[in-house]
Amino acid sequence: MPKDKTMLKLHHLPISFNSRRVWIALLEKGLDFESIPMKLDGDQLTPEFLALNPFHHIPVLVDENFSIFESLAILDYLEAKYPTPSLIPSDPQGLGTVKMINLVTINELLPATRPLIRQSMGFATIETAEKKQAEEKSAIVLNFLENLIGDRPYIVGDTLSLGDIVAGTMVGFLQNIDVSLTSYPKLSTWIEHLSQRESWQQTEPQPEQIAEFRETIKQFMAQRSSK
Ligand SMILES: N[C@@H](CCC(=O)N[C@@H](CS)C(=O)NCC(=O)O)C(=O)O
Repeated sequence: MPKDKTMLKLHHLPISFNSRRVWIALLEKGLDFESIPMKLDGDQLTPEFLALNPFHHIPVLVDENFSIFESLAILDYLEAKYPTPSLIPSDPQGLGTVKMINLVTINELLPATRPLIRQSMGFATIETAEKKQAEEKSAIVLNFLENLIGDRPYIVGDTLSLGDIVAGTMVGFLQNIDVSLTSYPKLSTWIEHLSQRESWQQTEPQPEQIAEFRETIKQFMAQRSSK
């Protein structure tokens, strides 16, 4: 497969962990792509974007005349179309574990931390009881991941996989919403190790970008509620 992939376009919000997993996969695979950054200030509601994703969510990947959304589906697409370097193990247990980790991230870690994310990003204020519940649920997932990763550098085997990318970007994001990893030394070491990668460094959300997004959302929500 030739590596001229300038036809790939990624519509994304650079600070979003939902987009970042796709962005990192593109970089790790050495694929050339056009970055189309969005603000989510209403730009996701334009007819052009709704034609790409009627649910107005980033990320969206466009590969010539094919367009796809849902980050995990995009990762599967990239893996099938651009298999080298591979980001999924070929043995059944490794493959199953990576898929499990990806689903645990989306179906367990994200819902558990969502109230904390919403509060931190300025979407909502949450009550003390809801905060406590979110922290308790998050701790169950983080403990699971802590035990799974153990002393290995990567979540499965000796090389980076989609499990590291999907879970690692979400776990790494928690520091931005004041969820501490100090009780999870193995996870902290793993995140530290992933952070050394060029793909991680190139895509790390910066505090000023997060602050800017909080402001954008505040204005967008104020505009919507005044309509
Ligand atoms: N399940 C989707 C979730 C994508 C998602 O929630 N994207 C958010 C940003 S992180 C979004 O685009 N929100 C804008 C909106 O809902 O209008 C995926 O994994 O791609």
